Amino acid sequence: MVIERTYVNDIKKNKEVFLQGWVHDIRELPKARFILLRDITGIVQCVLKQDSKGFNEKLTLESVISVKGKVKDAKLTSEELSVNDMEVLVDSLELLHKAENLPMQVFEKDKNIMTDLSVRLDNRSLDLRKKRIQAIFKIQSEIAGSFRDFFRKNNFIEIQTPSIIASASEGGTSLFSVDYFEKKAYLAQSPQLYKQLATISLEKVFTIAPVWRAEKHNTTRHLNESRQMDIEVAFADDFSAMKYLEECVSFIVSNVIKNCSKELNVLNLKLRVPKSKYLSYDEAVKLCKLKNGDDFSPEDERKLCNMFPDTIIFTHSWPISLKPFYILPKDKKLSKGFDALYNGIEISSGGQRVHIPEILVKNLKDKGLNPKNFEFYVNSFKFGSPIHSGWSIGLERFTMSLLKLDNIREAVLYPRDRDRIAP
Ligand code: AMO
Repeated sequence: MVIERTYVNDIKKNKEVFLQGWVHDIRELPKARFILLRDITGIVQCVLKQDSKGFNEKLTLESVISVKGKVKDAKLTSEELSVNDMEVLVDSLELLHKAENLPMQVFEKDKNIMTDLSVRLDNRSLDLRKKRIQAIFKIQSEIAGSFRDFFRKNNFIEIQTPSIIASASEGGTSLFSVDYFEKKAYLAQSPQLYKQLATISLEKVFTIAPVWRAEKHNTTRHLNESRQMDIEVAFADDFSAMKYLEECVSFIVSNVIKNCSKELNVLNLKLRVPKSKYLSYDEAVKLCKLKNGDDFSPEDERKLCNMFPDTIIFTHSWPISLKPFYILPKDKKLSKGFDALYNGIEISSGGQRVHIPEILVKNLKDKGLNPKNFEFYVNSFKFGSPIHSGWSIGLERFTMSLLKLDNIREAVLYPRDRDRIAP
């Protein structure tokens, strides 16, 4: 009879099981071996006696094994185990792939010996075998999935935008250039221009897209390659866009609370669905004791968030001078651009867009950009363009903020920063 694979999470007392996984730890006694077997769902103790088949296998940490055996009652107390009241009495063990000496530890027995982030990133696939790191990426998957579910539920259309572009959207200084046959091209800094062009026909769109920014500074909150969760809606102003952001973030956080309780426990986090607070740029500047025209430093963002805990803070009506050319002016000085802060950090920015070609051309010139390079974009607004608004949440930035990670690199499988393009 073929026994199907059982996951650690699903084992039941007195049942025969066939488990597959990695050797998390080994303890040897003369007449018995205790092996902690780990799969994606958890860790269980497997006991080999001298008469178990495979008792003499030369096992190393992280080797891949399978075991067949019977689940028995146990009274174990290890924090590492996900089942303490059961263990597997092994009939047979098979070594499927033997691991060589590890370049870093996976089971961090001594909590005082932590591996450096750079060593962990050099060996990311090993790092990904740790409960804590798995928890981060399971939650990130829930975040991206919930973002998608929310907008599909609201009848938005998912679009795919180009990654190779001919002109900048977020300012000309932070572009990576690409040799594109006889021409110069760039890697997209944002799906901005294309999501707008889609919106003036499809009305409600969203995308999760990779973006690249050649920013030279190496900080704990910036990456040179990141993923953005963007939306754009026609017949909507800046405040309607903020409302979507508020509802979407609530939906995401509720789903993380509901579907990732195990992972939140591993990360020692208790989450609450955030409230919202709307402040004009003027009000926020005053609260931070800044001058009109100043941008908020990371310290100011933290200060503002500390004033309103568990809250998404929207700062709206920003000065035109601090926002990109595609943001619609509200009057001579102020724009319909906004930012959103959460847990001490900016997670999103957006606004109502310019849908009038003449204003776009003026804005481009005012920002020192050449309207010739944006002709395809400007001209598209000549043929019946509704007002439209949207925003973008950085996926890694949001993960960092929600999980209170101290470095954004913790929220990317393989970070791209000033010093790192491999692995
Ligand atoms: P912005 O440039 O503010 O706006 O980016 C939107 C969000 O993306 C994240 N983000 C980053 N994350 C990691 N590393 C970076 N270097 C980085 N830069 C940005 C942040 C930020 O809030 N087109 C507009 C959005 C719009 O108006 O719709 C834009 O890209 O979370």
